[in-house]
Amino acid sequence: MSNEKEVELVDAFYMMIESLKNNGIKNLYGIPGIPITALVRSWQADGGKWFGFRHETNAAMAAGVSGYLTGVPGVCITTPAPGCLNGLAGAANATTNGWPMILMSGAAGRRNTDLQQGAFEEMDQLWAARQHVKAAFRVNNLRDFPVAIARAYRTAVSGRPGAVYIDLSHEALTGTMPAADAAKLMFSPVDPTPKQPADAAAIKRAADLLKGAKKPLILLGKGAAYAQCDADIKALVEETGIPFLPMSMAKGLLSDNHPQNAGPARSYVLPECDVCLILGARLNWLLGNGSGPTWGNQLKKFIQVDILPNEIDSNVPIAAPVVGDIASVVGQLRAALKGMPKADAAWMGGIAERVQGSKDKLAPTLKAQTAPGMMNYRNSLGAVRDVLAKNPNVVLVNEGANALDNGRMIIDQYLPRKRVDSGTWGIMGIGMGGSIGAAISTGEPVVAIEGDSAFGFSGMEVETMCRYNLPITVIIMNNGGIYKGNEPNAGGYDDPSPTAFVPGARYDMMATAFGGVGVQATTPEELTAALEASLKSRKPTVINAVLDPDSGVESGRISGLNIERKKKA
Ligand code: FYN
Ligand code: ADP
Ligand code: MG
Repeated sequence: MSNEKEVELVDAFYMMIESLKNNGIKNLYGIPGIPITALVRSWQADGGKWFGFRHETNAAMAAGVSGYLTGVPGVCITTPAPGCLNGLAGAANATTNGWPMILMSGAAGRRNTDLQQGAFEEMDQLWAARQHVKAAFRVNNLRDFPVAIARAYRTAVSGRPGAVYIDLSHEALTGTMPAADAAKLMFSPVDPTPKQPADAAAIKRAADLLKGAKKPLILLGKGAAYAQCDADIKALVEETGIPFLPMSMAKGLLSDNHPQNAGPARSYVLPECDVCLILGARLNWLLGNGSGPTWGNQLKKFIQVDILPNEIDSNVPIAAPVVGDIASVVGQLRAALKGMPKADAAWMGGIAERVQGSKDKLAPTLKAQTAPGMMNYRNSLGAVRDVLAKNPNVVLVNEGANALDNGRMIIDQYLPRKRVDSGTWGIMGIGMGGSIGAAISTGEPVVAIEGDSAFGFSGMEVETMCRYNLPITVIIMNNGGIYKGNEPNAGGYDDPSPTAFVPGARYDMMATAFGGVGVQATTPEELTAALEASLKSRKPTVINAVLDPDSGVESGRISGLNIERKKKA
């Protein structure tokens, strides 16, 4: 018989849930299963929002995209081993893009795992995760949840944002501890995203270079969009009168209609500029790695603003590095550039002429008439463009090859952080996870423009969209294949070619299968009507836009990256 007073205990689920709440986390994305099913039930019972997916990669994509759009890391939770590996694909994509998120996976017990004794879903997950994320931690004791989650949050959002992995060991998930001790461990982190203004000498060096420029250019990347200092960036652009070129996800940071937008003159301004101020973009493959024909085969005088010091000089020498957070630095630059004369009229005039030329060339193709079921990328997206122009609050998600390239060129953006796409890696598979993450985290309607191939990587999440009744319209650019749908088998026999799908597929029926709205659109007029109705109803909708199987080019605008077969001797 014991005369000890009964001590109130808390369990690991309590420790984790309280820690997430103390960090302001409201949504969890993932898939339940051993050993986390009761954990996510407890989260929901405790008032947390749970969003259950059909594949962990899509849940992790949702977490990453919500992190990008809001600055609050999305949190994804998975089962062990394959669940963790699937989640890591999304975490790796978030890290590569600089988006904050946290991935947590349940794990088998340490004893069995470390001795490789064959536990259920045994895998050394921490080891696997480490190279794909900004940081990877393991919780082995429930008392460590407050520190682990605060640390993961701070790591995800400070400096260059990225994904953080937390391994939830069996030992951590199975413990209990006295409630009174637990209360003493709980805390909310102070200032997890500290301002990091740049050094005054770096600002002066950059300002002097810009003042001396004859053909200056401001290159805006998704880091600038992420920084959420939209008004200050607009003021910097307008006060200096310098033309700006948005990277794809920076479209809309300033409206695509802005008179200083050099987007439609991309291949003119990059080689022609003399000084280029880079705000939150990397000189990676998307920018010819800073040299070569993209830049007129000259070394430009680059001013690079980035929060990560070792991004500077990563590809070519940077004349004026400015290390700091964009929100602080843009304010510092505006002060240093006060009174600077506006950019040269001849430079601006030359750009305006090219912009108009590109627009005039594109315009008639957007209105071309085609027979029913034979739309092409131009006239179908021309119809979408006109509807979206009237709905600038829509978040656009865009992936594919031709669907991506044409979507980026044709669909104008008017507001910041309204475009999510294949991003730094050029991936397929962000579509439905990204759309769901965007709809949940922003509360805005989402339109996904998907190549029929790209859609396949996450298409099962149409059920998730329908289950949560999310205002998402998916437009499948259906030409029946990867790049094109009419390629014959190169061997001359009847099997489909490597790039072909079932001809005439009815992707719209995937929505009706789950209680959503499915529409087949064979003409631009039908596409317009279907999209308008969907935006009005806010019902989950899949529109099967039927394209000519011959519409499209291999690898879109990056076909130069393909390797051709060497000729036989
Ligand atoms: C742009 N352009 C326009 C407009 N906007 N013309 C008319 N009107 C408007 N509004 C012009 C622009 O000047 C370019 O023409 C052309 O359209 C394309 O513009 P974009 O997209 O900005 O430029 P470009 O050269 O394609 O950009 C390079 C890139 C981009 C690498 C940054 O291709 C990209 O982001 N690619 C991602 C590809 C990817 O991830 N694919 C997934 C894998 S596909 P010119 O100035 O005449 O050149 C696997 O197979
Ligand atoms: P894009 O694909 O649009 O060219 P990238 O993802 O390549 O953009 O580059 C974004 C850059 O922005 C990264 O180098 C990242 O370190 C940087 N960055 C992200 N957030 C901030 C911020 N708040 N302040 C400064 N730099 C930032
Ligand atoms: Mg296709």
